[in-house]
Amino acid sequence: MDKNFYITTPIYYPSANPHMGHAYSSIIADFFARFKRIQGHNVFFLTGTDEHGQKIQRAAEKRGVDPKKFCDEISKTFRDLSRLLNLSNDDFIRTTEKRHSKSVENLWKILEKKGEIYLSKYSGWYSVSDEAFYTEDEIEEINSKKKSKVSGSPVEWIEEESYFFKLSKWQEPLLKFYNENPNFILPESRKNEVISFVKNGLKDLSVSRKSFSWGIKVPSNKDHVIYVWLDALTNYLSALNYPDINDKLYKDFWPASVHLIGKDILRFHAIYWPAFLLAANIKPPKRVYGHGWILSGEEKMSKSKGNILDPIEIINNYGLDPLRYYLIKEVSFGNDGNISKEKLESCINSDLANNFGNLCQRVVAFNEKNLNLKIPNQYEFITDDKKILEIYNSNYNNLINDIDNQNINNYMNFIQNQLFSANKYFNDQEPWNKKTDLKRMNSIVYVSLELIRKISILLYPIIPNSALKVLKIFNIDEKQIDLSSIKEHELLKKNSNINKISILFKKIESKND
Ligand code: ME8
Repeated sequence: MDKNFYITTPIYYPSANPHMGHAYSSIIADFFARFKRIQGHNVFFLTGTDEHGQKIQRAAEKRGVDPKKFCDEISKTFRDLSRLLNLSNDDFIRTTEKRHSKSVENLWKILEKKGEIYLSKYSGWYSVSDEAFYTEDEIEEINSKKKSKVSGSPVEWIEEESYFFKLSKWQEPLLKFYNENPNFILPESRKNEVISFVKNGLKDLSVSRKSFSWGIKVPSNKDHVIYVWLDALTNYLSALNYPDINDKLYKDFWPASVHLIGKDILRFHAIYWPAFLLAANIKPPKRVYGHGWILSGEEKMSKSKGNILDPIEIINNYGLDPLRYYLIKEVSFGNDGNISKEKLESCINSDLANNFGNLCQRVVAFNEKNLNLKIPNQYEFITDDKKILEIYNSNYNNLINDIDNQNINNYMNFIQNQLFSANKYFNDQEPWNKKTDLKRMNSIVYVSLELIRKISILLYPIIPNSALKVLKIFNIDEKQIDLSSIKEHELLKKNSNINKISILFKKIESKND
């Protein structure tokens, strides 16, 4: 089994401050990174900012500042957000860094040397907002404004000398690659979209621009800057110290395990990126997962639409873990999802405060009163006990499989069911009525504590801070978390001390009460 796991988020445009969509991708990527770490994998988790191109140049001009200074400022807000979201990223890459331009220039030189790039002239539509070229069929006119049918962004006509990448040549090899690697693009529906797009025919791709200067220069012709997507995609290699292919990071982590992206940038990751890499004789990533959009009403939440929920405000008002839990649970992974403060509040009350928080408080409080904050000494499992404990063991491989296929929804359902079952177990077994049968009372408490331990381990990738607080009951710290220990039923040492915990999640009072 490959023990190395490399996961990336998109590198975000610092053209404006981060919003909930960015937070969403980053939180999901962090979830996978943390899960694989506690599964015992060697993980590299990368995020960062995409700082070149016309979009950034224009945004900087609008503010009247130098683009590098502009990027420094906004990139910092993305870095700060990473901390605020408690991301466990191993690196944060900026495309204005030297290590990155070196890597892009090298890739360019290889492509040029291999005859994959030629000089010609581009005339066609360009969307600065998407930094994408569109064909005539992909354009529509709305209120006498030309827009991309694909993204809805405005397009403009450009005519300039440009280098082209021979994308058309890679149509058949790409189709062969998709066929041989059926899980390269997930979810399945997006894969079909990509395959039919490629089957419709690929045109050579313009990979340089001449009419502005904010970017990495073409090494052999300084009049041109390298197309920002060729520049940006290469970040995934730069962070591993490419072009030094003997570097440990590169050797351990390339090809990437998963590029986690939003469906808006699938074409770049699932078509252009593997084509560039195949042409340069570099292995493509193992998987590109295109998740859905966070919607506001019926529309994509986005900077340009101005319909954003601010993650910082939500975190300040409700806390980070509630937001992380809510986003992961509420948006059916792979699909679009609507989020709202009302639904966030009800999720905090039901799942976090009532189910998880309450379970932990009740069991520990009962233990304190009756067992003096000690793990029971004498216990014996009856069928009910074994049944509920066994669920973790018997579902272990399925859970791993779910995560390896980015099937977060199954994972979340499992957790919700187990939270419900654990609460029900404690209620139904009525340890408070077993004061004359201390062994039974002890057994119920032991099982309940084991359930709390197991559930907290499963919750750790989702709500790391809260799960760690709970695991502190058992003096388990972050480094000691081992996913496979959920298969064990008697990990808690008899007679050892446990710690009390403070309230985990405050219930939100409804404004209508
Ligand atoms: O596209 N719902 O950067 P970007 C869910 N720099 N996710 C969303 C979202 C929403 N409403 N809005 C944004 C770029 N995202 C390029 C990427 S990678 C080599 C270069 C997330 O700042 C989602 O992951 O526009 C989407 O793909 C990404 O942010 C786009 O961020």
